Amino acid sequence: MASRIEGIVFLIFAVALLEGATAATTYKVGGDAGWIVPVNTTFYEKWAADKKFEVGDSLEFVWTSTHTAMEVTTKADYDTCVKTNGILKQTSPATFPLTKDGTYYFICTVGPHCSLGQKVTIVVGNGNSSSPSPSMPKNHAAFSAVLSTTTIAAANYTPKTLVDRHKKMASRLCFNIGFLIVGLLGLLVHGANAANKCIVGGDLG
Ligand SMILES: [Cu+2]
Repeated sequence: MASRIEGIVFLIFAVALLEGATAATTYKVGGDAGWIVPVNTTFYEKWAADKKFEVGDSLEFVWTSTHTAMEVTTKADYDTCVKTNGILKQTSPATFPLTKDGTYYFICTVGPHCSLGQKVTIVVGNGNSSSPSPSMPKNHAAFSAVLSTTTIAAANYTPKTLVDRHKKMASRLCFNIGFLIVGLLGLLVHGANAANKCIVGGDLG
């Protein structure tokens, strides 16, 4: 019984570990610099280049002076810094969840900030939202991993239960053998008594 509880506790730990290892990431756009008018127009492009954005992750735009974060819907609007079409967030920190594969475009709508390089392109998955990606969201993948681990653990667990059963069977067998020996001894004693009676009877006869 104790070993069964230990097994369950181990499984809970394994699930928690896997969940932690594959949790969704919140990216602070621009890293420590945050959301600023950058020193050069390639700053945010470089920042995004070495990151692998996935469905379920979030972007966090953090600023202190006057900025905004707008998700624009087309590359044309992004390229030419059109500030009228999109989802505008004017309070820092502004969070945008990455809910599906695709290419996301963000700009600042204040003054000339966008044309000075305060804009960023984020690619999730293959960057194409029209063809649905076969890859599962990160959390679902983690859940599948947990499920398969649990299944493996359960499979490993079964022989142990069998061992317990075999132990029970063995102890029952021992009991039966013991009973048989006692029975045989009883027979022997009974036989000895009978033989004794025969001898005694023979003497009398
Ligand atoms: Cu700005």
